[in-house]
Amino acid sequence: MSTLETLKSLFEASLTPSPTVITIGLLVVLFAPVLLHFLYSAATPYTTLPSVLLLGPSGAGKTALLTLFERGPSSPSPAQTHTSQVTSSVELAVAQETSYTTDLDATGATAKKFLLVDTPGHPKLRAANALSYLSSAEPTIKSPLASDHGAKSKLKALVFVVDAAALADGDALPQTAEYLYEVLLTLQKRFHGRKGSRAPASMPVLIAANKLDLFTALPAALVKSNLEAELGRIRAARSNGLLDSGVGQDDLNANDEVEGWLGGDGSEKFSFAQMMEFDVEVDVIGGNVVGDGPGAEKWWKWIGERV
Ligand SMILES: Nc1nc2c(ncn2[C@@H]2O[C@H](COP(=O)(O)OP(=O)(O)OP(=O)(O)O)[C@@H](O)[C@H]2O)c(=O)[nH]1
Ligand SMILES: [Mg+2]
Repeated sequence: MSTLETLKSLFEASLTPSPTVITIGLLVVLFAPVLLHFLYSAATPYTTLPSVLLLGPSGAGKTALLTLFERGPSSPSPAQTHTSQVTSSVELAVAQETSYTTDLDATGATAKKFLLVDTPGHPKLRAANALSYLSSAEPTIKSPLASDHGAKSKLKALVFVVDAAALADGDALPQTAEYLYEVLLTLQKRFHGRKGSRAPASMPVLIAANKLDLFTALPAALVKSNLEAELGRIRAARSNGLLDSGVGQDDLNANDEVEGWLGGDGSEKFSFAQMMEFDVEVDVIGGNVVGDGPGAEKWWKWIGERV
């Protein structure tokens, strides 16, 4: 029989209703999508690797924290850092209910992999690095890992590191709050800009009150209330500036209010709870990277619950 004839008879058989043909047909219909899914997800394994962004003013301890989570406490002191100039990231894995020390080699089904992304805190480098990630409706970070082939990583949470010891005096509080204001306002604008898109807007923010090993450091509760008070001051100053600049109260419509006013309208005092309206949940937790103190375990747990 020639090839043509074989094909012909096969074609005829396939058109003749028979249990075999129906079974094969059903199998193809049912399993082709499943097979395609596995082929596709095997080819691009990291497209959904979540990421966590480290933000905060220069010198707060972001790079030190990243180094601690990457290498563990026994590594040669994570304290040796320089002012960061570029964004950098490491791939970490968190296994539930354990600490970062035991999670160092976390593998297997319970380990959740994520990218921890360190950004420079210098005011001139913030806009291009940290803040640029936050503004889009569905923030993603281009993975720097070669194994990812530049895949996009989905931003899951923010860790805003502050120096709790520096906050006690001088310019650190207004400078830290200024940066935090920008971050929260960017998230708030993103919430409004997201309308119509299906992307979930919620973005948990951890304010990591760092350096609690130093005796001058403010406890987390005080860091929280000081920051809230300062954010309230900045908010009032900004809206005054808007009024002073010749824009009458009547000209300020709802949209303008959204533009620069952080948190719920009308409230006299600012509190982090007001950010819930925009699906931004803020937690303040104390800890330290070097020295004796509460350590970084609570931060690790917080991150683990959100990636
Ligand atoms: N005492 C104490 N010092 C810390 C702690 N964490 C970080 N430091 C020190 O703070 C300094 C600044 O830390 P970095 O991690 O470089 O700060 P950064 O936030 O990365 O700063 P930029 O890269 O400039 O944005 C370093 O000298 C660290 O050793 C801490 O928990 N306690
Ligand atoms: Mg740094």
